[in-house]
Amino acid sequence: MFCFQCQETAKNTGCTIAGVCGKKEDTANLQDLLVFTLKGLAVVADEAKKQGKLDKSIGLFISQGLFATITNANFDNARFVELIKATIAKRDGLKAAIGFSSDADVANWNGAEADFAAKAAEVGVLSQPNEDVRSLRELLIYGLKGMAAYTDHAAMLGFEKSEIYDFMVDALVSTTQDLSVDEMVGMVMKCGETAVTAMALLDEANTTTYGNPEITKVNIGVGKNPGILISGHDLKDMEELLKQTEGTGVDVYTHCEMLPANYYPEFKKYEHFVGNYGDSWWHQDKEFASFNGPILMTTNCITPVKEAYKDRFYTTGMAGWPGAIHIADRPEGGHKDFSQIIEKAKTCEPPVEIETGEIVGGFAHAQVMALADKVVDAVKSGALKRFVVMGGCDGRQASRNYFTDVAKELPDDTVILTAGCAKFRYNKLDLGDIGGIPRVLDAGQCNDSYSLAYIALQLKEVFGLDDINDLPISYDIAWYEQKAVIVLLALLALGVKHIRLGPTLPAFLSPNVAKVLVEKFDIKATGDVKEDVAAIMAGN
Ligand code: FS2
Ligand code: SF4
Repeated sequence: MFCFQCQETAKNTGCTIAGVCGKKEDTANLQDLLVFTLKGLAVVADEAKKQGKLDKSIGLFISQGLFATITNANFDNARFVELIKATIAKRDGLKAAIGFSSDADVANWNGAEADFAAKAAEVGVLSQPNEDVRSLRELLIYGLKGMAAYTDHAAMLGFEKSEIYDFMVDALVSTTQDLSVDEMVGMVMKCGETAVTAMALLDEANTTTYGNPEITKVNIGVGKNPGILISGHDLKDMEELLKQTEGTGVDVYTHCEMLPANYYPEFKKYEHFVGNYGDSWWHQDKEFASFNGPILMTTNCITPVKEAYKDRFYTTGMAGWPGAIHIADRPEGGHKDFSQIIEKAKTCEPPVEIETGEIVGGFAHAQVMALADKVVDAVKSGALKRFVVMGGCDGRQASRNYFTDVAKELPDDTVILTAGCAKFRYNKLDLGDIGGIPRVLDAGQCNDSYSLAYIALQLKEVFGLDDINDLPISYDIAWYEQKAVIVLLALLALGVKHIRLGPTLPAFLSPNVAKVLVEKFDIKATGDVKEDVAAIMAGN
């Protein structure tokens, strides 16, 4: 196996024996083969597109296949075998339907399950010998994986756009072609542009369906009833779980990236929605044990499931864990059936309280713009000198204390804008407020980084600036998996420069590709806390 798609990759070069994330070699190989077959499907889909015969179901299928290969989403080999077979069947079905033939292996390969591992070894990341081509192709694929996750969430709420699916097809096809470096860089940039469209679509889907997030105090203690803990990013699952648990005597709590569900008006109305339990994803081994009730993972991030809770660990959507009960997709026009989780919860003890109090969030774009006058006055009076965007991911490495230390070190006249699970590094610190504006404004999940970009663009207008980089905003981004890659590409597409990225730069950037990003966008690695804060305050 060779995988270097996430920030925790072994020695910051690549996982070769087993994943630091817990992914085993056979799973990694199946994921590589799935990506290869999805490229083949894209080659045929591209021709169907030219003939005006491509329907959205293929785009959604490609999105879901890519989504399944995101870090910490799915560890279940059986699921990947099923997805590979389904991809080949779709590819060949579409070929027959449009009368397409090709000599390319990617468009024709078929094999028995016993051949999968051998084929995977031929088509993995290292099959491309040129490190710059490999780097640019993988950067594009990882961006696509992130985009695919957001596209799937929007589709679950009935929001789809052909232009996003069309780009995914074009991008996958491009990785099978011999393109110049400039053409490959162009495709990566287009990926960022399309990401803005995909994130805007998900924002529209979420806010149209569940209302605009609003300032909310979220309880982090526990109630007296048994509970179900829901994690991941899928809000449709959240809605259906809340509906189905109403009146059953079972409470609902969020974990990690589901915390922002607490901010939506449509979810706040449920009295049995108690609050959030615990911290970011990598604390789950202890927190899932002490929660006592069933856990529903709607997406990543899953860590290897422990004995203490494996009999109450459930997955749904593109998430998976071998041996865990997987809740089936909703039938057309229907809903998922969470009844077995609810019945299980009734047999469980209530959660053990691990902390008490409240955290404040709900500062997505509509809420922040509702406070715009206050914000603008604070900037004009000098009470608020700088915004620091610190969104992204959390992770296990001790070096991520950097982000806690930066939050503590930033002067009192700064406001942190955050989104994603990175916030758990500082959202329970008491950093105070500036004239009633909290110093940590949490917009929501990692996909709600769209809100942070939207706020920046609105502020640019309010202050009459020509360039987004002239705003008093700095970017100090924590990354871990591929959704952070697509958020980064979206920010670059919006013209944001001087981003700090940490705790390490991606291993999949070859020295030459990293050089291009540094020269074009002044991307830099996070460094010493005090020096970085001083540079941020100086606008560098
Ligand atoms: Fe966090 Fe994991 Fe959101 Fe990532 S829970 S690192 O999936 O997408 O952020
Ligand atoms: Fe390693 Fe990350 Fe790949 Fe897991 S996802 S195998 S930790 S690089």
